[in-house]
Amino acid sequence: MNFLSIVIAIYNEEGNVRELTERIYNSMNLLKIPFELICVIDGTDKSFEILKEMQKSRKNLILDHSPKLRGFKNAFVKGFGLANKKATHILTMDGDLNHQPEEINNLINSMQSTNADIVIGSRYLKQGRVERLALWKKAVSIFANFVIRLIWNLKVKDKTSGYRLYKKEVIDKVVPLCKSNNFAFLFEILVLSRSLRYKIKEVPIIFKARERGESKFELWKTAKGYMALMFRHFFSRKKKPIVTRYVADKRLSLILKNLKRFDKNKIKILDVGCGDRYITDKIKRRGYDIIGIDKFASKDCKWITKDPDYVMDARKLKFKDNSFDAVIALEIIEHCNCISEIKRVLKPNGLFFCSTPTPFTDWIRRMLIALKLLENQDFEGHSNIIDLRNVPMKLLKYKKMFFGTSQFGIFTKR
Ligand SMILES: Nc1nc2c(ncn2[C@@H]2O[C@H](COP(=O)(O)OP(=O)(O)OP(=O)(O)O)[C@@H](O)[C@H]2O)c(=O)[nH]1
Ligand SMILES: [Mg+2]
Repeated sequence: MNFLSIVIAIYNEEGNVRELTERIYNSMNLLKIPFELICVIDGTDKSFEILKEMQKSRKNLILDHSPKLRGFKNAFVKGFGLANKKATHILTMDGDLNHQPEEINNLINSMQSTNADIVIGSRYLKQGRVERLALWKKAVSIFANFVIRLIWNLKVKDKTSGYRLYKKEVIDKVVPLCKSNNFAFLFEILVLSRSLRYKIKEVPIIFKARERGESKFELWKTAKGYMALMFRHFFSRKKKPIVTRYVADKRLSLILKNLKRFDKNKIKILDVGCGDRYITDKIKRRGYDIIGIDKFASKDCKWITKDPDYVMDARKLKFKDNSFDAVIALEIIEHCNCISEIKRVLKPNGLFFCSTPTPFTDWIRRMLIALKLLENQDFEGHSNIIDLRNVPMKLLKYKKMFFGTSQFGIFTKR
């Protein structure tokens, strides 16, 4: 860690800012890491005057004040924008001493030992705890975490904690994509970070309820923020046309059924032409060791920046012979002739799952695309459509799907 920017949003916290600032400086001076403290202050109480006074004797204390309320997210966006160009990491915490500055060290150590991109100070890990918080607030927080887990399947235990350490890159890439204006912003950062494949870790913290000042948490506004996020989430899932999803899910269930013959912990799977990793991720989530490769990532697919090793041409796979127990190639062999490469990397008796459009059904597909029921396909690239039964491997199962427009086959290498 070369330089840490600590960003705090402060709204009428005159009873807390002095102690908070002193404790942050004490903790950071012990750690001997170059840092700055950026306070984004809203409101008309004495917070700004107190900090202005403290600024005289403290290096790298940056203040940004507005008597008008800018809102939780805007305050953080402003603070992130003020961070020094040298900053490699950003830490956020509440301005009311909910979070203990003496624990900054634990977040930093965890990031260094796990190489995570985000470390969250978590109230809900075993050694973490919450002190003196009103019962209703505890219940709201636990309920919110539970609902979020159900809808987004995000396994982070404390998804709403504001005590976090980020690599600067995460802030630069994720924050501009966030749409929530209120406390839901904290959670949206995590959802987006997960989809960009950033690694998230948690460390236990002791969370102490505020002793001075008033809470700025507005239950109704925050709940509305979460609901808006939920609608956006479902809406964006529906953007994939209905037939595309239906066929993809059908193929996925066939693949999973046939993978059952292997010991899940012992096999390696390759997904050739994985695109937005829809199938790859679903299989990975079930505990399989699967690698997805693609020559190009689709425009909504950011994984490629995280896994540049897996950007490769299906005709020149960078894997040794007999490396995989199963290979998946969905809607790819019509674009390029890669069967011999797939055969090479597949172990003898390994399984090959393949799908492609059926020959002579382009007009049906075009019609489905015009009706917005199917995703646009790159017809120019369809130079290689074959009857799957002619693939040079032993056919175990063959199926036509969705009015015969698509074919699915399971093969084995002899
Ligand atoms: N600058 C700025 N800071 C804000 C705004 N809203 C909240 N904050 C700050 O954001 C942090 C979190 O708000 P809190 O009121 O502590 O919310 P909470 O932690 O859910 O609730 P309690 O700690 O139980 O009061 C605090 O430091 C607030 O002062 C805002 O509109 N502008
Ligand atoms: Mg607080």
